[in-house]
Amino acid sequence: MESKGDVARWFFTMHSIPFIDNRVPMQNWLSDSRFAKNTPFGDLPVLEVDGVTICQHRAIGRLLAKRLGYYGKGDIEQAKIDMIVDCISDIMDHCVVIHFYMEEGPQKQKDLSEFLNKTLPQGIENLSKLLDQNKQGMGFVGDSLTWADFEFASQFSWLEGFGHNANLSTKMKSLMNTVFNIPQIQEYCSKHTKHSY
Ligand SMILES: N[C@@H](CCC(=O)N[C@@H](CS)C(=O)NCC(=O)O)C(=O)O
Repeated sequence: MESKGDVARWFFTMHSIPFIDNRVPMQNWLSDSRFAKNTPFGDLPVLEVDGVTICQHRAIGRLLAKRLGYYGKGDIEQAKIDMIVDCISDIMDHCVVIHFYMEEGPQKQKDLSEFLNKTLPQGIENLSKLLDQNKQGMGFVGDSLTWADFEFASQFSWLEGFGHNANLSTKMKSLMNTVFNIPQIQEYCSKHTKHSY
């Protein structure tokens, strides 16, 4: 599934780690319940590694970030990275619920308007402050790119697929550009068409 699995795919690509990129087209997922039954919690993404199946994209991202060096230095930096990733998920999960799980109608319109006029701008403002607070580097935490920065770039670029514009600060845009200008991520993106929902 695009987006929630993308950071893991980027990490593998950036580190030339071979992986089987098994995507389930939405139609197949909806028409055949065996796909969901074969996952621990009935959803995607899942990572199969060392004979173990891991679900929850944040658990997957954290594992890879630890192994590949994107999980900060020391427990305070790690807690900050977790905080940013959780804040991003709170914002994006609101959007996902509206687009994927709500029936068309006035309630969906009301929720969408709340997301676009409150959750998203407030979330961006809060994240922007946190980004500005880090004087050591251009990302959210410490002096080099961390899992939080990749998660930010991945999740916020996904908004376009929903037809929404995120009014990002200059520093946020430049962080986004830094991530998307990493040659392996550029190459990865050039090979995968972006989805619209
Ligand atoms: N908390 C899970 C949520 C994953 C999730 O929302 N997956 C969606 C796709 S992005 C899904 O599999 N939906 C299909 C379904 O629930 O049937 C995570 O962060 O990985």
